[in-house]
Amino acid sequence: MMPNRVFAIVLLFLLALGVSPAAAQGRAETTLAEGWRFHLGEVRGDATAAGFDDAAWQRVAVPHTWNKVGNYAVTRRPDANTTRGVGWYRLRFTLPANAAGKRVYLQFDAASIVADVWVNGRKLGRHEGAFSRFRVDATDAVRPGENIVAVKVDNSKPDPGSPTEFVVPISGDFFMYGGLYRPVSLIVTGQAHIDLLDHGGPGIYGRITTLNDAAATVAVLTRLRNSGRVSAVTLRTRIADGDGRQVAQAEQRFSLAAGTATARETALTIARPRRWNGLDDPYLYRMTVELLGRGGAVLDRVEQPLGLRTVAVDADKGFLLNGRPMRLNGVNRHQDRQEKGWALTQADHEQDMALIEELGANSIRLAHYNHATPFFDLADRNGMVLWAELGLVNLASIPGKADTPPAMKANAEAQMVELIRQNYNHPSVGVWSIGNEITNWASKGLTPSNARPLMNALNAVAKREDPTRPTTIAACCEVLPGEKDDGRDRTAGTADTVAYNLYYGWYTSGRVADAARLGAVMQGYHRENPTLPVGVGEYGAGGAISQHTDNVHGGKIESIYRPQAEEIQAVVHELSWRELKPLDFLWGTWVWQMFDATSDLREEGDSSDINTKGLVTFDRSVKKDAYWFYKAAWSKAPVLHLTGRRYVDRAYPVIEVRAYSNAPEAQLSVNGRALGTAACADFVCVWPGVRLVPGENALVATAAGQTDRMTLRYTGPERAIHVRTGTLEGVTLAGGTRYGSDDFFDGGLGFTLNPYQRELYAAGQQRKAARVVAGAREPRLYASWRTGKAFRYALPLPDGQYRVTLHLFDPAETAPGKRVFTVTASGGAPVRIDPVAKAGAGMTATTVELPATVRGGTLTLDFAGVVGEALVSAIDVVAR
Ligand code: GCB
Repeated sequence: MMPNRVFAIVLLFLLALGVSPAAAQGRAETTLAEGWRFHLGEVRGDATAAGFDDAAWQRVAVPHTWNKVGNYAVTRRPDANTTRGVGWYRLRFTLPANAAGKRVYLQFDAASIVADVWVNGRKLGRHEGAFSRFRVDATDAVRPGENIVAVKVDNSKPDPGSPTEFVVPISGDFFMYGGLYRPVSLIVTGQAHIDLLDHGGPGIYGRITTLNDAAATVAVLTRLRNSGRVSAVTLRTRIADGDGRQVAQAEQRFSLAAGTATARETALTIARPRRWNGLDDPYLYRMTVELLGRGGAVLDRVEQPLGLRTVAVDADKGFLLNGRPMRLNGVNRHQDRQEKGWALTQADHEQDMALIEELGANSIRLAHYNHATPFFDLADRNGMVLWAELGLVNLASIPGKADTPPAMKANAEAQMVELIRQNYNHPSVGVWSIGNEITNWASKGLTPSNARPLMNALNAVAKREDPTRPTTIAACCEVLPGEKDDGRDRTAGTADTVAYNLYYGWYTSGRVADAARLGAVMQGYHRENPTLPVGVGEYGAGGAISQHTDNVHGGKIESIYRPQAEEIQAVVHELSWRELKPLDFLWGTWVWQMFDATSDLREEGDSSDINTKGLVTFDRSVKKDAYWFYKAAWSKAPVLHLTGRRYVDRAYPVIEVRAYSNAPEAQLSVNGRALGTAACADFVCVWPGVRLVPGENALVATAAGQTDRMTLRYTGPERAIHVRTGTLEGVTLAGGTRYGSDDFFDGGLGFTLNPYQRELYAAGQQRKAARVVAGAREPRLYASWRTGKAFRYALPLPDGQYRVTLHLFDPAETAPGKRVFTVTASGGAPVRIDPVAKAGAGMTATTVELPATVRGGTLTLDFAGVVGEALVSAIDVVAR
């Protein structure tokens, strides 16, 4: 036996070499992180040849990506690199001395998108797919001493003829980073070994066959490969509990024929099992399989996590963990972050998980592809239920083809197998998703394709690979409940469950209040298909932390452009969750998305190349208001959070103050003056009509022992108010007059003159020429309007005499008499307005002045249509 101290020294030595301790036990794994050379683009000469001169190439460490995309500015970062194409990597490495006579593999945890690998000039293989682990057998290519590995990766767009043409996903709004963006390692093991060429999987797979309070039975399947001579082996399978104590063991002796691959299954029983029970008790066992040779020598050894639990989904009860209903309150996560793109570190994964845990979520959808193993490990340990997804997005076929080309189908199926084998042993994985929004895109200007055959085939692969877990598909854009079927392929029903991606309050109608439709829509889907478990795979809204609005209902949202006020995102979530929470039949809901993420198709909010729907910023530094809403709704920790704290300089002296809390009620004071108690219904506590004093205002909220503070400023006039109507965006004119965004209204709807044209943008066409209002000295006061048969403004102003100026134009009518309305200001007589008659033409600016007398602190303006609807674009009120 090795004395402890000597063992420790040997271990330290191995660790210093980057060799895993398993080296001493049959398998040695060395991480190849440092010393790589990288070249972006094709090379002249043969970069695969050992003698190729790469001295001029860039030195990099792996994980690495050459792309840099996404920043918080309205112009793309100057150092952005969105290049999609070929990148070359080369590394000189020394073969460990103990590799003689053994098998040598190179393991790539991911390489994006297509990778070709050579060692010492010999081609070892190609892998197609950006997200899964693969290995190549380098045994016959390596030599003692120095070796050179060359890898050509290619993340070209999937254009016709590109090597990525049939490699899924071929669509999606996220950026496909290029490079060796996950770790690379060298594995040395015995000639007879646990299979390393099993679709990137661990080669051992534990399946729970029975589970009750008395006992659990686990069938452990081990795939073996013998590249050497015939040998007598022992396969020893052990299970240890969380303290490392062995609780079950089995041994099988047999002879492995030369040059064969085989599989063995053995059943182990664990008495009085402790279940893996989500956040409440994510208890883990560990499964170890050793292949022993003559005299008990360890030829190979693999360890994997094991969690004892069952998962199921029911159309009425939702998701069941260990037989008990458990509503999955989840978030979507992409694998990227600012500066690093996809090349994440362990610390990055840990930070993401910590933020999700703090939020109080119990589930994560790994959008839209296979994520890195460390994140699955964290989910196992923390009790998160994962939705693990195949990277197949939007398109079931290539443009111009109705049926999925065989090469694309084969690639999707191969990646499905990889996803499942590589993550099979993680108890955290609750469902396998076969794709995202694979819909027949006829109405989107894309070639219609038949989606169902591919999805049925992928579901069959998933069920064959893993009959123990339910499958799902994220569906969107389908016929709404109760609507006439438009004949397009629907994918709901191709998997065991479905989850709809629904953006009410955002893309749908562009009005926040629309989020309140979500519940009825989901009830409709449930009613139409009562045996199919339904969930919500995505819902959400964009939020920019530097953009603010005075009233989220003031106008139409710019769903893929600017601005995107933080307050809007928060309210969309408030309304959505109010709808979703009571629906017990839902098997889960997932916020889109936990973090802002790269999307080079977008110019949103205050960012470039970022999808702004994160609850947390791209760099993880700021938790947006919406984050705190969910923390209040989901977390067990006491929460009290004043919203709108980043909107410091307020446009109006009277505001609505809101806080998120899981306390029943909260108190507010402003500058030390108590403003009373608000009930926190559905986690939202509201104090309407809070008056700010000129200068700084200290707001303090308290609830159940919690305190939160924020400072707001009001530096505007006391006896004047300026409102930009029909819009969510305020403006300050060159002369210094500041207009808040539309507020203090009751009734009517806001419209924008030149909304960002999403449909044209999506189709890659030019924007239409902007519509121009003639005669507008200040066009920004004529860029939007509020309209309606009857609406009212109630403007908070001190008592006194005022002059009201209305800015308006007619965006639709061109002849007098087609639109006539009256406006009545407090203390005045109705004034009749015909915008076209007054301006002399349609689309032409005019102003209307009227006096007003304020008594009781409110100036009212009542708009009433006489012919057609009333409208107004901006309102100035100043003291007379
Ligand atoms: C979706 C997609 C997701 C997008 C999201 C959005 O439906 O599944 O990939 O990022 O919508 O923000 O539009």
